[in-house]
Amino acid sequence: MPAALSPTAPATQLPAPSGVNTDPRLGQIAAKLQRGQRLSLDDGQVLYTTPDIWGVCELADSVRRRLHGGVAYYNINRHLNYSNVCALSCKFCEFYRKKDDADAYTRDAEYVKAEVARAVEAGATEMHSVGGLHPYLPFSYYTDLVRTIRQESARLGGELHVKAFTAVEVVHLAKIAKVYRQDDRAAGIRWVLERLKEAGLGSLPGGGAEVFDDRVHDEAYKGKIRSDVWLDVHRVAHQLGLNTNATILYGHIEQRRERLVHMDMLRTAQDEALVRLGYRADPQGAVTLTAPGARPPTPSMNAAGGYFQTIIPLPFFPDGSELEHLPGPAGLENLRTLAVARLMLDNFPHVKAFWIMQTLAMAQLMLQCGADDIDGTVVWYDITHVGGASTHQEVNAAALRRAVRQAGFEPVERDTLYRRVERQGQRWRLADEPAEAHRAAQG
Ligand code: V47
Repeated sequence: MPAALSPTAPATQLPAPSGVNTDPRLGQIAAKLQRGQRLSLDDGQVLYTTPDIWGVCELADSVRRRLHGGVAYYNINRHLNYSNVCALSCKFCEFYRKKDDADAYTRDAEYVKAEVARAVEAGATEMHSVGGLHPYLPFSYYTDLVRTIRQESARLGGELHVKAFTAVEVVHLAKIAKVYRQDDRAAGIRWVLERLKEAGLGSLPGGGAEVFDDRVHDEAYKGKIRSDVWLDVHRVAHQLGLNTNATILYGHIEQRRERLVHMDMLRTAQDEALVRLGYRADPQGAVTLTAPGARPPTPSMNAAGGYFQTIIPLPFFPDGSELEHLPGPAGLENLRTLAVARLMLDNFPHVKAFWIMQTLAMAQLMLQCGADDIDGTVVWYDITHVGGASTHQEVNAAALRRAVRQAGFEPVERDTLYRRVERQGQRWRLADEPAEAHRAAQG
């Protein structure tokens, strides 16, 4: 029996904790990270296959601490799914309904105003709004939706940032408005985004990306836009000064290599966005924000916009979908994928452990494996019902803060653009804003 495992061995001879030393290949990756060098797809393959998952977490945590120190973010938000009617029938999706289904819904202005009132009363800073590709709603429905959220929240003494419409919806809107042309996709996308921005749209969420691979696309979400179009929408949004997020929906019919390719395509798109904002690329065209001494975007850059803020790995939930026969990813795969995303996406400032899909307990672990954000209070969530949850999936801000503290980090409330929020009850303001600019939920 090795001394370290002998029951009589002194405590100092306990086995070495799992770490980068247990797999020499991780040592080589650690050296690259130390130099601020971008990881290759083969490095990603090592991170995915090494038995030393805690070594991978340790690396992701060291990179995350370089960027965010001991801080982890949450926000006070609401999700508003304006309609579950969808022209598509993606195999992974349990959310979509057809127009005549008994439980199909489309929210009207009164419903939206009531949700805004509840959100303002709770001191929320963000309304996250997405829906299916409704075949019949006119383009004006969407600009009205954004305008209603903005105007109604202002009327009630609050301010809700509108983060709305995935890239898939943006293209659908361009088709509805009859401005989408295959030979100049960007023009139609720009037309839509300019009007939504003018109505008050603040940023784009990261949904609809799934996995950027044509085989997976054709098998699981045929009819949806492909990766090139998804990236076009985000590129145009960035050019218009909108910040956006990105997701990866993993654990269904894709291979791990395809996830890595997805991450690589996102970081290439982010290189382009950051160069446009004045960052200098290395000779290979890479801009790494996780290199020692690199400067992540500042709060004023966040406000000016124009790049990807956050990667959100979404584990596939089979229940109720056409792919129900698949098991979906298990806990360690979720942990590892999040850590791999932190390490591969070296130019994404933030990595979100979306607690609704990961569970709050898992989100705590993820904070120790590369995540710096757990999303928000959410309240209503209709897209997945993890563990048989109802649509009402709410965690209050105190519980989010407690979860972050238990994970060993200082909880910081942020707005959608990752600016610090200071608040007294429902009254809030941005930390670097003059006191008189208080946004207040009255009363
Ligand atoms: O686009 C659908 C995914 C996404 C399933 O930007 C599923 O801050 C798992 O994008 N199992 C919507 N995932 C959610 C989303 C999101 C969530 C939180 C924060 C942000 C952000 C974005 O959910 C869809 C799709 O990729 N999805 N069905 C499923 N069965």
